[in-house]
Amino acid sequence: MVKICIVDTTFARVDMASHAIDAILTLMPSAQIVRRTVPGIKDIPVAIKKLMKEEGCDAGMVLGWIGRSMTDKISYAVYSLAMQLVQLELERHIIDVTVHEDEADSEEELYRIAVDRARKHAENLYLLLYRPEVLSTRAGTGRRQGYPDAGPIEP
Ligand code: RDL
Ligand code: RDL
Ligand code: RDL
Repeated sequence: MVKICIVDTTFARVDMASHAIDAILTLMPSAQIVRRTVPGIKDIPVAIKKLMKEEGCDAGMVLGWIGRSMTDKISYAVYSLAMQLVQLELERHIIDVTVHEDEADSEEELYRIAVDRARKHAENLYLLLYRPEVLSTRAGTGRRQGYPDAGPIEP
């Protein structure tokens, strides 16, 4: 039975983890999910590392929301680097689902991006764990999460 650790934030404006968990359980009905919520992205790296070790999770997912200011973007860069270090240290995949608030002007579009990105990355987590060969068949196809696929560039 696969065990997946999830950490999200109260800073986020959409409950992306609920959508991710729904998609994970559709693809992996026997998966065991352990979820924690922290105030913001900078609290995620230590929370997910500790949770993964304590719970013995096979893989993880973190869901973050980045505000519109330069301060927020710098916070993301720091967070993102920390998340790479956590993955290298644990030698486990931790899928990073991030939505930047300046990706769209309207709340409707931001909501759509957030839900689509959370669900598509849940599928990516499933493929990384169980069907890596399917990801290879998709190599170079310009897949996107939150948007329609960009598609391949043909010669
Ligand atoms: O440890 C408490 C806070 O520092 C921490 O929760 C931060 O992640 C909060 N935070 C910022 O301070 C900030 O400037 C966040 C953002 N921007 C942001 O864009 N997204 C967050 N948190 O989730
Ligand atoms: O862990 C799931 C994703 O966070 C991860 O696959 C990222 O590498 C996806 N990604 C971005 O989130 C992004 O903002 C990518 C790019 N930009 C990019 O320019 N090229 C990528 N991935 O390959
Ligand atoms: O070309 C438009 C978008 O693909 C580009 O702006 C990406 O950087 C948007 N994006 C993020 O900002 C992000 O934090 C993406 C992801 N995460 C992601 O996981 N997958 C994407 N885009 O396709």
